[in-house]
Amino acid sequence: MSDCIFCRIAAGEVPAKILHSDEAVIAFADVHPQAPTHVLVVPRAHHTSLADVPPGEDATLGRLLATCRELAAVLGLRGGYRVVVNTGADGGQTVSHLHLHLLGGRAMSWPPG
Ligand code: DGP
Repeated sequence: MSDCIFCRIAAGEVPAKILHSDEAVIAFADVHPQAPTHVLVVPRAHHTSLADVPPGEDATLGRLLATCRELAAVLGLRGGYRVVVNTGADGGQTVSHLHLHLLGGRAMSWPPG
């Protein structure tokens, strides 16, 4: 989608600090980091949110989580990390393209705001 910022980053049209790229998934540094490590893990295919991924594409969800696991290891998040999927208005989602936040490098609190 030409008006989607994450589609444009995936297409190389908008610059970002890319940390992972394959045929299905791209990962890049969040422009407003909330932790020392804050990476967005994004499918190249445009899905508005987690709620809009059809069951036939559930394998993509596995790829996204596996990418978080691999990036956490590469980035040395040995103390742990958090993966967040804000979904819809109540979930606090602001960019309407499915993405996972990989956060680490500091202790996280609970519950989230
Ligand atoms: P969410 O609120 O879950 O939809 O998170 C969207 C995140 O996307 C937010 O943490 C900021 C980040 N973001 C928004 N626009 C850009 C951008 O143009 N580049 C990068 N790298 N991150 C962006």
